[in-house]
Amino acid sequence: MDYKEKIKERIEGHCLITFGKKSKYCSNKEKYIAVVKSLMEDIVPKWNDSLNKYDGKKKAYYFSAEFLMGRALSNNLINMNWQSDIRDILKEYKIDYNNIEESEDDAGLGNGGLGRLAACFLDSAATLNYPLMGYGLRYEYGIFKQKFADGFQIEGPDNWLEFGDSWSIRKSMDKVVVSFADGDVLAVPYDTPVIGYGGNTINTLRLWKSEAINSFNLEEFNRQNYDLSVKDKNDAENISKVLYPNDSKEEGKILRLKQQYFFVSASLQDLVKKHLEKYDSLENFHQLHGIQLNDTHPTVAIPELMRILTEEYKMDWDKSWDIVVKTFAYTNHTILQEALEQWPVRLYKVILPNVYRKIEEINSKLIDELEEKAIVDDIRDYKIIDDNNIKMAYLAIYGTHSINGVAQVHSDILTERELNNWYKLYPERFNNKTNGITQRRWLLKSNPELSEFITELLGTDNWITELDELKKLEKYKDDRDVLERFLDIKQEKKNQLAEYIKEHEGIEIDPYSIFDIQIKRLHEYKRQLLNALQILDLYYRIKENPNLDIVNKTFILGGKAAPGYERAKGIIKYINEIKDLINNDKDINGKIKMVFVTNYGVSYGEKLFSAADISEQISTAGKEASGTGNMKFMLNGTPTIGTLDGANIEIVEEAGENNNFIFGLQVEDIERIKNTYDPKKYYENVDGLKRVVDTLVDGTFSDGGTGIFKELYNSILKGANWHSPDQYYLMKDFDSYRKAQERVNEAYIDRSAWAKKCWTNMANAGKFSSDRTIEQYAKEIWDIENC
Ligand code: 26Q
Repeated sequence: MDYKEKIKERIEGHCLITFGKKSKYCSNKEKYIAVVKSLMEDIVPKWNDSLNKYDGKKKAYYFSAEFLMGRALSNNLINMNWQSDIRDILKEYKIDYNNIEESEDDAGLGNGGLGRLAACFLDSAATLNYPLMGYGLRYEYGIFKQKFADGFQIEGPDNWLEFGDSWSIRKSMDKVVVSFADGDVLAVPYDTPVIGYGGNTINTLRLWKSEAINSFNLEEFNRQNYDLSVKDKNDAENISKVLYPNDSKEEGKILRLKQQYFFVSASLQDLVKKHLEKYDSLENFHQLHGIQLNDTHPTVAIPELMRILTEEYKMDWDKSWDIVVKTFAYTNHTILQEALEQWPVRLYKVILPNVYRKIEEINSKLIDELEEKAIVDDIRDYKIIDDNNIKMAYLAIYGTHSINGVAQVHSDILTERELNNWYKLYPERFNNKTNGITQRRWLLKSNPELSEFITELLGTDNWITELDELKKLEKYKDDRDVLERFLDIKQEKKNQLAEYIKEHEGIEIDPYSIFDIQIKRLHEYKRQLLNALQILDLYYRIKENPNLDIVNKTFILGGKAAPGYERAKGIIKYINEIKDLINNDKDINGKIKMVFVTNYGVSYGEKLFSAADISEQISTAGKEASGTGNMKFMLNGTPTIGTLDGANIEIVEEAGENNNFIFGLQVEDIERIKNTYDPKKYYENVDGLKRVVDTLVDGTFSDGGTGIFKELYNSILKGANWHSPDQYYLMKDFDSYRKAQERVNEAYIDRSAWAKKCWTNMANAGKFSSDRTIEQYAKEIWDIENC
């Protein structure tokens, strides 16, 4: 039977046995599920074959509390090269592929950059045939769903498993028990295939779900204590119930600690068990396993593996420590002080006393070592346990052989400043791995129009796995026909986005205006407020001078604020107030328009990055470790307006400063001025600045009586006991930002010069493939070979 017939028969079968009806009576969602199940029939046998080829070889494991995978269907179809077949089949069925695609929920098991990076890495490793497995948590609820009520963010639950997850397989046989001082819980793994491009390698993402060992207490039930009869079940299931929606602030909550230990302990048990099925001791564990700790969230793995080796397997301390340090490597994603994880000793003692004892031993070995090396003065800068807190970053540095930052400037700040003491102690451990993104999702999938054009010009599609090939397109940067085609494609993507925004946000935007886009988590250091002030200033200038000669501009913003982060939520409300003012003002006559997209996430991003004319990357210099959205814009031929921060620096190194719009303070400038900075000086003297800042307090806008606008105003001009006034330098950078915006407007008018800038960015995006990043991790940290 031919392939299409076979698939049709399967779809029909799954509709029947899963939903009890023929496909023609099924909803899109049901059809989507039947399609996935039909595909899995082919994927699973290939997956099993693929795992066998790594037998006896060293493998790497990515331990991460977050994997922000987004949708899988299109990606998997592309990577298996099944896309056109499936589209044809669905067409015969009169099923619209787009409807099927859109009915998949995003797997939103992450907050932002760090979680999405993990997902891009899995895609790259599978594509390059590297044995890399992901280990994490199977949250029942992912990152919250964002809505707005009167301009305020409202959070709703992300019930992504409501219809099950047909991509994952529950592996009950591999369940393990995780022990806490207050009781044991079961960890049940769910495996998801990670299909590399070309389908040669299918790796595994293993996520753990928590369950009770005894889920039902019949005795309590019989005594009519119904709550108690299911108490164990509820307590246990709570561990993997929900993702913490915080993307920076350290919180010190018991449940978060339980999450971390839960998935780390389960994963290590899994690895140790499988290792001992083949080898009779753990002495060669590090020769076969390299474990990357994605930030400090899984750092409890260090004392936990020490506990396993020294107590369960009675190995001596030094030998165990050698194995541990050789096994683990640590990636740092932030230098924000408030994000550095510290756990109160008291919590560890109560929840994980046996692990805590190991941390104490590690700490005292460290102090011995420091004394031996005659480091006595600044011992506090090293102590893992200090002031009744456990400093997870220090534990992660001491217990690993590799510590990396995620862009060059970030790695430099770590070694020269934030972790300079540790750098002096172990210089050989520190290295940089500039982040990357997978071009399979962020170009091939999200921008098929541009992808086809690139393939046509190159005469090959090898850029899909070798992104440096794009460099060969640079020679077309003055070719009028090529640039025309590029602009047409960009227009097509903008039309598509305008359509989508009209349908989903109810706002009509001019597809011929400049699409200026800032999409990322809401955070003060990312300076969405600076963008808002600049937009408002432009609005007032148009009001003053209705003939102001500017190209129409649409400002699109999007992003979630952590539910407890009041200032970030205040900034969203403020942006929405400005949006209403501008969009409802007839005098503005379409010159500017604003959209704050609802529920920004991976799938929305796919539509936004490819349709952008200008990429907003305006963080305070030194604060954005890398950024990866910046790379997604660049790959789709979008110039950056931004500061010299994170990977922006490397982006302009590759594409040229003249093809981007760089402004503002640099890291060294801030070092110089930070002790004398006075925002008032700028607030009072920079033309137009006071006018916009004062709208926070002069009644122009309403914050619904919450006082949050006044609070934002004070954060800029007065500071607070925990920070100085305007700690992110909005006032200082406002004027140079506004000038950079003016440079954008001027540059945009010359269509071919503009297209050349866009094209040059795209042609130089090769460095920012996560394939490059993964090659570096594989060779320089993990020492693994591809199969
Ligand atoms: C910590 C403790 C308690 C609760 C939550 C957290 C927590 C959770 C997530 C802290 C931080 C995060 C996420 C951080 C993150 O996404 N960082 C970003 O990582 C990207 C990938 O390296 C970089 O590109 C970004 O610059 C960085 O901000």
